[in-house]
Amino acid sequence: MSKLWQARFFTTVNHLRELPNTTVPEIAFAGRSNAGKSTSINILCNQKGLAFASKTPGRTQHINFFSIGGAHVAMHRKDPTKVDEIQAMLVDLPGYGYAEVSGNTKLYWQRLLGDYVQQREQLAALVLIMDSRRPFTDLDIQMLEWFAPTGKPIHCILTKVDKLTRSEATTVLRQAQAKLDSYVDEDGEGFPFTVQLFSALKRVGLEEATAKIVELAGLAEDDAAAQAERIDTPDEESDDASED
Ligand SMILES: Nc1nc2c(ncn2[C@@H]2O[C@H](COP(=O)(O)OP(=O)(O)O)[C@@H](O)[C@H]2O)c(=O)[nH]1
Ligand SMILES: [Mg+2]
Repeated sequence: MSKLWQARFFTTVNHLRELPNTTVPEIAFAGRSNAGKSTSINILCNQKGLAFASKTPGRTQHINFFSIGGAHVAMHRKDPTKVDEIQAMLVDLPGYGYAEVSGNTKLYWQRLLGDYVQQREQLAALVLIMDSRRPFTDLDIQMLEWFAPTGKPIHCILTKVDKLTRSEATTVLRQAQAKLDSYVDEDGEGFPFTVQLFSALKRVGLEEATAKIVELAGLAEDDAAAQAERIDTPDEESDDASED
């Protein structure tokens, strides 16, 4: 069972001043409206209605936080979340690029997005969700360029790959990798950008995405440490003895 399955709704914010005062690592999901962000979050967390998947894009213009840890798996919804036991947060950012949102509202949300990704210290990484049929739109690039200077990782998920043939998918992935590799800093060094193919419908790339997000959220070390503890404890004495 993936750690992401523990995700449960934590809070919704409309302003930067409302951001939760938790300090655990956050993994933010960004993407154009209709790219498949909500569907991806739901399938990664194995919960149908966690992130609101809507046929009317642009309606969910707020930042949703989902906690990992501090509560039983999502089935047991009535258990209170123990805030000090939360290990990480998944952050669902408002979708951008929705044509019918008016100018001022659009600007407001773009600023909120920009400020959050640039200034939030506990933000560990960005997951950029893009439709594999039209990745790297202007706003995706803007998102990427806002975040790149932080030096933190971006993992791109190219969704709806079930709509592509196998060879189209291969080409899209190669082009996306080349695009990401084309970004270098003043010293000519590349950025920690990665990309993968994904289909919520066909469950393509689900394991890869899960492993990546768990790693970026620092939850993989937890798993490894817990496992090491379980393995070490009974043998501790004999280990010490053999070293002496
Ligand atoms: N074929 C296909 N459709 C998808 C996939 N993921 C999402 N969709 C559809 O794309 C539309 C937008 O998805 P949604 O998750 O609401 O996008 P969001 O606006 O980025 O949150 C919905 O009709 C989904 O059913 C996928 O992997 N394959
Ligand atoms: Mg959505």
